[in-house]
Amino acid sequence: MTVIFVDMDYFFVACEELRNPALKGKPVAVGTAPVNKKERGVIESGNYAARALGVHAAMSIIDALKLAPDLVYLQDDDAYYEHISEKVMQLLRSYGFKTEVSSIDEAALDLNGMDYTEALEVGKGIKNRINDELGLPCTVGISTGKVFAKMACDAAKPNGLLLLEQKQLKQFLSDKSVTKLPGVGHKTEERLNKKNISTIAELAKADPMVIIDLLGSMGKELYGLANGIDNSKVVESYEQLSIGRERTIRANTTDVAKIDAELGEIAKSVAKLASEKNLWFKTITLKVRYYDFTDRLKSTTLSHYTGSEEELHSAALTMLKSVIKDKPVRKIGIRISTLIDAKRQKRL
Ligand code: TTP
Ligand code: MG
Ligand code: MG
Repeated sequence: MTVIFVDMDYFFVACEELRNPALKGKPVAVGTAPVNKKERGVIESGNYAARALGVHAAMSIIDALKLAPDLVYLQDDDAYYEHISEKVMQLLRSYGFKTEVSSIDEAALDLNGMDYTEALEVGKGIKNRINDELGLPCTVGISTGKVFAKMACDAAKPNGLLLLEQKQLKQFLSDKSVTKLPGVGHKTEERLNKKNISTIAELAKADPMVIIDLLGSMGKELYGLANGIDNSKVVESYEQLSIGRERTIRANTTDVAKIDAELGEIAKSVAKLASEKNLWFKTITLKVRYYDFTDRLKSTTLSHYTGSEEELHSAALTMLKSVIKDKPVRKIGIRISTLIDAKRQKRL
């Protein structure tokens, strides 16, 4: 496999610099609170001048201003960033590769086994087009799978491009912490530490049975990754022929009941749209956007076509319950696909 991973650099702030070039060169951060009520919020992104002063995402705005009194603070403008994000994704999709959008500012493209010389040209082309046509900085990682391409991208930031071939992976991975692997949070790190494993190289040398015993199927995946095997697949984000709606939840939350209140409204409007178009559906996709603007998609395909709002809502709620963990949710959406003309279906 050959995968290109693109992540925009200091995305929210870069968007602000795009519409107000006078900000360039100054330390700038975007956060959740209105400018006149700064004490209430957290930082979502800082440009590299701000980061040099210690400002980073998830830090309170108060702390950021203590570190950097000259910081230019701006409140976030989701609708504007979504608009720019759509332009970026449209540009990426124009290449015609299978494209998985995994956050407001990142996507993976499956180049279907293209050789690296050619993939490198595609990567450079993408980077240049995002710079020239959209006026935004980004970083591109290329490797044998989605996970390694993302790691290459992270390592090349900012404004970089890095190709990691299979033969370079071992060296690249060896001295890195296991927390650089996807899904390894505090808990998993602790469990591995108890077995004297803290670097990826140590994980690679461990007994795979011990790791699988410790972490289940995730352990199998992590052991593979540590040994340079990336089995992650690039999954096309949404089917082309589909109908969907999304809503922002006012306060980021992990409370299923609160999120479900929005979900019910979305199910209602999606079912209404479908019925207006005389369509029934079979596939239901739930999109969860977390507080940090990363996305999680989950799909289910029913055994039959339906136009029912209740069925739509109930399938979406089941999926919601399975993805809600401790990460607060910011936005939620439902999309239906595998559509059929309802009149025809009723005749069948
Ligand atoms: P990232 O890609 O993680 O960060 P970034 O683009 O700001 O910086 P980098 O150059 O390191 O890629 O996230 C994309 C956007 O998502 C970011 O600009 C703001 C938002 N975000 C949050 O709102 N909260 C968070 O905790 C994080 C990590 C990101
Ligand atoms: Mg980014
Ligand atoms: Mg990102």
